Amino acid sequence: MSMNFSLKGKTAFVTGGSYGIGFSMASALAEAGATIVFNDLNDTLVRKGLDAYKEKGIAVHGYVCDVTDEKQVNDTVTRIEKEVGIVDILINNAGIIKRIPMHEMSAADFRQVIDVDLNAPFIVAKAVIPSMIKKGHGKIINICSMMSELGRETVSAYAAAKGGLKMLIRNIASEYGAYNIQCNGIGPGYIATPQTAPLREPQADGSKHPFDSFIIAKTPAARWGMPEDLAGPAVFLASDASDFVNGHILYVDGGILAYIGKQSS
Ligand code: NAP
Ligand code: GCO
Repeated sequence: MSMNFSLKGKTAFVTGGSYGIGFSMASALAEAGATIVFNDLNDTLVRKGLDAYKEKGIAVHGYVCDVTDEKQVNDTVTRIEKEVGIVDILINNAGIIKRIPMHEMSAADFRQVIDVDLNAPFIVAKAVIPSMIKKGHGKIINICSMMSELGRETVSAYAAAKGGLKMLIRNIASEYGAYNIQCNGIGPGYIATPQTAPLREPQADGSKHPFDSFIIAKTPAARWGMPEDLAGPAVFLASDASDFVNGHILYVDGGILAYIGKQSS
């Protein structure tokens, strides 16, 4: 078992890494020595990301790319390989959620969530795997969710996508393990980012959002996670230290999945 957590000399591509969980994981990989590449949907958003990394003193490469568009992804990976290097570490982080009761959700909305949260990780992984095979190693980390295991009202498309992503991880691990490629998942609990901001918005009377209180009560750690809570797990799964860990989902949830919850008094 290697104890080497250093990412020196490695190139890491973190999709949707201009803020939120992606930004935090990319910053941690940079601290461990990796060269960071991220993408976002347009020039303005990429520039915003570049400024945020610069403020932290991290040198990064930003690309405009929609991860659902196979041609854009293939062209971007070709450019990364030419301009930065072969992608040693891919973190499929870009994701969206639409909170709509299932019986009111259009098929188009359902498809869009599946497209970003499940089809895109397939497209990006597929684009980087051939060079990983040639190089003789690779790390793919897909960002799952509590909804890879649990359901709740209004998130049918998201849960279907994140559940599917869990099985895509196991399949990539099965199919490419022999090439020294490890594919694992990180399943964040409830993390304070723009994606979950509507669930934490204070009520008109200034009281806590009921979902905010619900999550704190449902989490043994008794708090929301912060993007920084994903830093250590990301470095571990990106490094040689996890070379015999394959097809695993590491839940980083403050204990949510272990806990049945408290009876109401
Ligand atoms: P976020 O704050 O909404 O950030 C998501 C990122 O993905 C943004 O940078 C966004 O870009 C990018 N993105 C979305 N669609 C894209 C596309 N088609 N092409 C390229 N980039 C795209 O989300 P987050 O909370 O940091 O979540 C990051 C990942 O963790 C997601 O996969 C999410 O499902 C997962 N997750 C989050 C939580 C949580 O509690 N927050 C928990 C479990 C899992 P824009 O700049 O265009 O918005
Ligand atoms: C929701 C949330 C979740 C989280 C996260 C949980 O509406 O329930 O947005 O789905 O974002 O994925 O792990």
